[in-house]
Amino acid sequence: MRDSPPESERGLLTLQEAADRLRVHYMTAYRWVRRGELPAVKAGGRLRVRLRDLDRFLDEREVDVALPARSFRRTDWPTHVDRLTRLLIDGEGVQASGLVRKVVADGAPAGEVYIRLLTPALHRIGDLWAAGRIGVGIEHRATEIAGTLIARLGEAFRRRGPSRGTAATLTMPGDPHRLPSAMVADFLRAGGYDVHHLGANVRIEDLRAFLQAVPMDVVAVSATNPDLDPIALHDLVAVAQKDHDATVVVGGQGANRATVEAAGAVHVGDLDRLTARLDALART
Ligand code: B12
Repeated sequence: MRDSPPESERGLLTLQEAADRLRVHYMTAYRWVRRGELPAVKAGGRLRVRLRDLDRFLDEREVDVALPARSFRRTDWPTHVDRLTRLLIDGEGVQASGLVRKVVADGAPAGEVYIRLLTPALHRIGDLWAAGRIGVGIEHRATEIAGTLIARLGEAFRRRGPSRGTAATLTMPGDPHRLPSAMVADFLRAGGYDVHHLGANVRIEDLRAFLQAVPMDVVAVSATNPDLDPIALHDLVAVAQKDHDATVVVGGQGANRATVEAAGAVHVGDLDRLTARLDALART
């Protein structure tokens, strides 16, 4: 007689198995079940989690840093952007940090804060600089404060659930704009990747040596400088994709789709679409 398949093969997991797949402690999974966040059923008098419910839970957890929480609809982003821009220009780091803390305490997911608050404030600062209304020193100071805010918010992007692979985040050689790349790192981390953030202005030969030592599944490039150099990008793709079998994905203000695709890399415009796009690529 054939043994009947274990419960996990019939699509039901014990709470411990579910916790293992979520990479959390048993009690954390239990708490999620008690709060109704993670659906569970009783089978044989014990709690069981359906595999499809677990998958859905993982998907929702993945996006909940990037999308507005259901409870969070009333934030007046334009007013916050005005205020943060002012505080960054005035060098008021403590108040800027207080503003971000308040927005997060009101329920804004950290991913929203990146996309709807920090990004537009920094864009405005760039416009003021380009119009000659603020000097580069003020811009530097604002960037440093914004970097501190990102470092603090980064805590909220901790990876939950099983690993989707490894990802390196960086900017092109000669591109000093480090903040967008730091945001990409956090989104990938929240999306399930083990992220190795290499930062700005990474030379191709340094990337090559890094990939030899630490293999990556994904190399995510943030391109902000105008005139993305097609030759440099081609070299980067050759090192990462051809030599080391990593998917190269490029985004950012300076990432022209045609140039990116001509080099054999994948262009992604929106940060909150990045992990979904990588998933789709993995499936094909
Ligand atoms: C701060 C800053 C600097 C600082 C950078 C310091 C640092 N350590 O980061 C300094 C002063 C060094 C600098 C230098 C330069 N800068 Co500058 N800088 C800026 C500024 C004000 C903010 C940049 C920033 O952090 N933005 C916030 C990020 C989060 O926004 P983002 O880049 O749009 O990123 C979002 C998306 O694009 C996307 N994304 C980004 N990357 C990726 C990657 C992937 C894979 C995905 C999916 C998504 C994604 O997600 C992000 C989150 O929302 C911008 C203004 C602006 N519009 O951004 C100018 C700006 C980018 N700089 C500009 C320029 C021209 C320069 C210089 C070339 C100027 C010069 N002639 O010297 C130099 C670069 C010199 C060099 N070495 O090559 C221009 C670029 C113009 C253009 N693209 O045509 C801008 C737009 C200013 C302007 N209005 O003219 N800069």
